[in-house]
Amino acid sequence: MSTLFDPVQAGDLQLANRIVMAPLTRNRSPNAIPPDIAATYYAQRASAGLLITEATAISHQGQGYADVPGLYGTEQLDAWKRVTDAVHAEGGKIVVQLWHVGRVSHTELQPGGGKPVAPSAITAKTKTVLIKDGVPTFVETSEPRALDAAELPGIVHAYAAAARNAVETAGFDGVELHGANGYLLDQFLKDGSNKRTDDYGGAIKNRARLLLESTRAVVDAVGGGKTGIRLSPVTPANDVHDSDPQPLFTYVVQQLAPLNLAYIHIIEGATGGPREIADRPFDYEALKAAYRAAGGKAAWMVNNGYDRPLAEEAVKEGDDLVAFGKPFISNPDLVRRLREHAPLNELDKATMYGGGVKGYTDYPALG
Ligand code: 8OZ
Repeated sequence: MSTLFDPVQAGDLQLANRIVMAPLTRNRSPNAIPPDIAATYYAQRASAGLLITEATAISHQGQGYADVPGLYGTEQLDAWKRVTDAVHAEGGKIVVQLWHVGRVSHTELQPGGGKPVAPSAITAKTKTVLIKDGVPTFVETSEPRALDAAELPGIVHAYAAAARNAVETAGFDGVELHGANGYLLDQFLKDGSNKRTDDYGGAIKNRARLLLESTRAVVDAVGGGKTGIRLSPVTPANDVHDSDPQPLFTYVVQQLAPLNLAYIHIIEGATGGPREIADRPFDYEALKAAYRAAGGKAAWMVNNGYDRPLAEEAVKEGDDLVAFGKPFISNPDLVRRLREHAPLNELDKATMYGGGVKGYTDYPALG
């Protein structure tokens, strides 16, 4: 019987334990370049079986918040190389989360001050963050424009190029496509945000097309064994909704099955919130069973609100990896603390987004 602290293979990734640091946006990357202290931050957490970086824009168009990192410029890649070197020096494994925000952006963050892009021209009822007079400030997202079908191959290409640069130049062990939380790929999947009438809208197979084309392109670039994907079937994050998520996500995982991915990463419930949503029921066990029945061999990673007992239960019941988010911000040695049943440092919410070392690299490890 496996425990949280046993090694596991996820595609090409040989992981020392089943505890994963979830992607965590920290808004400390001016000009989309991770700061020098990012190397310290990630290296401090390298005892996780796997580190997933904060969401990282695959293109300027894919950026939606102030001071989030990118993966499309030389300086960005050089900075990430310092991070991956530091993590590897500590014996850790690290993948980068590939992000295109779609409509969750603002004209001030877009190339040439243009409109953010989306499957359909529907504004998300959600906020993003700009820096106003040096102060991080929440603002409504801008009205997006609907992407022309002719633009979609360029986005698929941007995912593949970012993945290749991540592995070949920045030294990452792999990549994770961000298919969750109401960003571009999730906007295409769900019928609340996708009202297209072309091959990328309407039927499930059309709404899933951009996500699947992007994933296949990434797999072609770096190999399935170095590719993971994050999905959030029912999250209300960033104003997404689907009228019938169970068959939608069943189709998605069935299509992912033959790609021999490293892992499938599922956010259960509302991202960073309740694991059960009364008016958005979802059967995660049925989703995993559908993936396995289709021949899918990837590690199954679960996330959202896990503590040690719930995580142990998940691994006992056949989930392979458990991703912890906020506990990893305040506990660089979370793996040891879980193993030893040690108390956890409390999270300082004021320093989660933006700022410097405070609340970033200064949380203490056990003595
Ligand atoms: C918090 C703040 C900004 C972005 C996500 C990338 O929810 C995010 C995010 C989280 O996936």
